[in-house]
Amino acid sequence: MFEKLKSSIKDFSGKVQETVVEKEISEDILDNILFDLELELLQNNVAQKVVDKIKEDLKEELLGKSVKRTKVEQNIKEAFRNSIKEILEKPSIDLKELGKDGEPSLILFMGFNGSGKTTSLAKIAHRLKDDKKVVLAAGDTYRSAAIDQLEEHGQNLGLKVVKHNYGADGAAVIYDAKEHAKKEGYDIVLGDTAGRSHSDKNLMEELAKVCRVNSPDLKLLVVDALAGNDIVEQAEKYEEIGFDGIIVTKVDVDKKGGATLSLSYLTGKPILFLGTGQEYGDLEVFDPSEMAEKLME
Ligand SMILES: Nc1nc2c(ncn2[C@@H]2O[C@H](COP(=O)(O)OP(=O)(O)OP(=O)(O)O)[C@@H](O)[C@H]2O)c(=O)[nH]1
Ligand SMILES: [Mg+2]
Repeated sequence: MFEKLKSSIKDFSGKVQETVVEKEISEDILDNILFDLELELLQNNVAQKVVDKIKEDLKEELLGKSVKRTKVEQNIKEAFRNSIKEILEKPSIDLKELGKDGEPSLILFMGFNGSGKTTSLAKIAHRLKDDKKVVLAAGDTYRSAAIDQLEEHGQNLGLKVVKHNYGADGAAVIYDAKEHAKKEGYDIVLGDTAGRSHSDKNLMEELAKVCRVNSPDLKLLVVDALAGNDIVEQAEKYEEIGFDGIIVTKVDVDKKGGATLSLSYLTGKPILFLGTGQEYGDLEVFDPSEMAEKLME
């Protein structure tokens, strides 16, 4: 996933090894190396603020340190790993803790057009359905075929879908699903919403209404890793509505991965899952340590 980032770390440590035998790493040497690393990180869609943080962390760890030639790569990797881990580690949320107190919990999926909301919703449904009684709410009444798409997932997964007609009020659909869930003893309502650009004021206001009417227990922002640095801007706009966690999709196709770091650092919200394909099982629980290790492999 982070192939390019990985090779840049290799270059980076290679350069330190060339310049240093066994002495303190001076500011000059380090600045040179960090400059190259910075370019690499930026090319891999890591936002400038995050690049600055990583650089500061590495400087703090490495500057003035006397390192043996043979230990250089190890030292750099450790400093880099620690920095990445610090960026990615946030208190996580266990979905299985939801819907426990006899009241159904609502999980709302929101995000840009085509980011993978409906697919991620179906993957979460697949994940929860053996332990929880799950109902799906077709809150995207806007895009043609959106309701049919959710119904198909419902059929595949053997789950009920609450729906209205196209053009109906999405907030009302989700409200009905919640009422149905209360009456029928469901644990979890998974609410789909229409894709919307963070710059479309009307649609964002409508989403705010969906939240106001239905007070979701968990709001998940679904972002497409392929959108690169745009996802940071998207996430910042969605912060006005508020969200609790992030799902990053299509990481199976994204070779850069820097946006994941940026999102986590800049929003301060946990990345909960990674979408890794188009099958129901293609959803990985996000593990910051594992991600940091992967980078270091
Ligand atoms: N490779 C890959 N494809 C994905 C992943 N998640 C979603 N997709 C694909 O991305 C496309 C869009 O997914 P949807 O779930 O319909 O996205 P959406 O956000 O609901 O789209 P709108 O409702 O139109 O805004 C579909 O073709 C999905 O199969 C993923 O993790 N990996
Ligand atoms: Mg959708």
